[in-house]
Amino acid sequence: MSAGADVVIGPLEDGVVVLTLARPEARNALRHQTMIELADAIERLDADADARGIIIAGGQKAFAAGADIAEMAALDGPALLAHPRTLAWQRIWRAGCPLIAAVEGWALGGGCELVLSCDLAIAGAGARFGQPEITLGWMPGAGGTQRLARSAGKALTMQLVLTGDQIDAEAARAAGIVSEVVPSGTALSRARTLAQRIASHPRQATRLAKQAVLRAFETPLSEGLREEHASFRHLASSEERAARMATFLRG
Ligand code: DAK
Repeated sequence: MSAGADVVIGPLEDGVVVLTLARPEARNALRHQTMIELADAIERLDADADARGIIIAGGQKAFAAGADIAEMAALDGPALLAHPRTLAWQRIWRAGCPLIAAVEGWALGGGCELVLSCDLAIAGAGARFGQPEITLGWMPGAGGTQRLARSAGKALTMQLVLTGDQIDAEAARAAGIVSEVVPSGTALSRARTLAQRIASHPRQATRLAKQAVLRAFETPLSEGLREEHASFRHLASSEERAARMATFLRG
């Protein structure tokens, strides 16, 4: 296990690595260093053929309470344009490896956007989600208006973004922010089970399937269907598919 100052990188086990945000005293507020460590770790694991699933977890009180407000207060618009933390978000979004969020406690602002940046998310029953940036005279800037609207729909997204209010884990599940709510304290264990299941499947198929689903949020249906079929045909010629089907047929 290796430890950065803000992100603890767990061992690779059954194809899965857990990245734990480890600044509980600041409710895992995402400072520049946190974002850069997170992006560095994800980029490195994404290039590792043995890493098939990356879990992002926080602590019991907070997954992440958003960007570090003290650091943010010092950054104006021009400073944010090509800031390493702006680039860190883009680096995380480029990952081909499935990202799974295990959420306990608060996932606010950038913390909620980090959950939305993951491919699936599991919440402990006590988790709380919100985009409180408006209360600071700001607004979501890491996909909170776009990804949230695509999963939760316009009405709830407007309510969260314009009021800054929070919702609980069950409401987050109903809104499609998380796929499952589990008893408090067990989100990581459930995320690990799902990640190991994902990791047991062939890497290329997993990555192409993830990419295809994400394209649904960016393309017209006809284009998405065309791309899906291209990946589907590509996998039809893969050795991994041939081997898996042969194994199945042998019984
Ligand atoms: N930033 C800095 N410090 C924070 C923090 C934050 N977001 N959240 C908590 N802390 C610190 C508190 O200041 C306190 O520090 P000490 O006083 O002990 O030194 C410590 O963590 C414990 O906090 P509390 O005493 O408040 O703890 P509670 O358990 O009572 O409350 C809370 C927890 C999470 C409900 C509360 O701390 C809270 O409301 N925090 C602020 C949440 C918030 O407004 N978040 C939105 C931040 S703005 C970007 C993309 C996205 C963003 C930025 C850039 N780019 C693409 C570049 C995102 C922006 C945001 O997220």
